[in-house]
Amino acid sequence: MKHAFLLLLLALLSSCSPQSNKKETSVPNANTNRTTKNNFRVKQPKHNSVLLVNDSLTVKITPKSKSAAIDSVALYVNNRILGIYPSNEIKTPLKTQKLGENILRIKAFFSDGSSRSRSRKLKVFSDISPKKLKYRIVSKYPHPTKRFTQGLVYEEPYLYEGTGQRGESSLYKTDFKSGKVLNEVALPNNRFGEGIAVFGNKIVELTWESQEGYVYDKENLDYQSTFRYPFSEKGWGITFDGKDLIMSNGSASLLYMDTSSFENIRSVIVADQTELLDSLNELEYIKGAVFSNIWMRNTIAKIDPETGKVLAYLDLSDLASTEPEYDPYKRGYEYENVLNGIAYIPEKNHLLITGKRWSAIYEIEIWE
Ligand SMILES: [Ca+2]
Repeated sequence: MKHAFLLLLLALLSSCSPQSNKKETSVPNANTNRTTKNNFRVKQPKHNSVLLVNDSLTVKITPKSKSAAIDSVALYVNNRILGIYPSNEIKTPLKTQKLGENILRIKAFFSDGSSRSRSRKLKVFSDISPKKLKYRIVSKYPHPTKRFTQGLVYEEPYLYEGTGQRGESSLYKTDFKSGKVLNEVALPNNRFGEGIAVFGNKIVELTWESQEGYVYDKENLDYQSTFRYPFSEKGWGITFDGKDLIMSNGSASLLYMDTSSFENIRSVIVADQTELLDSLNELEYIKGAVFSNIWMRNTIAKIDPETGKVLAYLDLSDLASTEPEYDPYKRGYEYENVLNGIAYIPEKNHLLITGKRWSAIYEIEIWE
């Protein structure tokens, strides 16, 4: 039995390594015929078990009656081999950094040479306890309440704002202290504007459901081009990390986008210790972190853009409650007028924040 296990180990290790992205290849001489009488029960983990990254994974399986004994077990997470174990009870580091749904496959090898696999979905969350950020209001500037704010970007000395709603969607370049509009470009009436980002000498504005974004010259807002993003049904927020564009689409994913081809390069799923952070909205890249509004919440999440882990929360619900255009209890649309819009002033290390149809833009200082 020990000899058989070693042969199996060699066969598996020669075709798969933990670092490789290769999918599992078949094991020589292993009979994977589904008619085999051999089968097993998974006692642990249960379906949809919750684990934190860097947790240990415990797997306990037992052969069903009339089944041959189990020689060894191979575990795969998202089709990547985790290890091969000469036991029915395994405790091993999970070794996945992917937040959200992960697929565990348990492949049992029986003493007669046959094998059988079973799968379990695992929910993986962050192992970081998010900090609570504190803030103080430094200044307050006028903001027209007709603007359904969807994107906010500061680049000295201008503030750019993108707005939504069909027939009301525009891109503005403003002097935010006075509120004076220096340039404005309206989107077509059937387009619903979303997030904006400055990259190089360009500025981009996304649309909600049209799967297209518009590129303008950031100096004069002259239209340059239209691009499409077929990889995402919707566009919500967007920001620029100095290399790539990063967009949100109402899910818990941050989608990295190439600045030339506008293709999706990679995606990161965002979660804290207890949930996926759905409805990521307006974004701002600030000193290695992505700050994100969360739709229908007056809270901003500070996210590690590499891992997707929520590092901190900034609760601005007190500020939202002072806004006359925001009313969570009305049956009209006022409940929608939530915090949305984050810009960063690097010279002062301050944020500019506002909300949909808010009366003011607030300059705030934040700290841990
Ligand atoms: Ca922003």
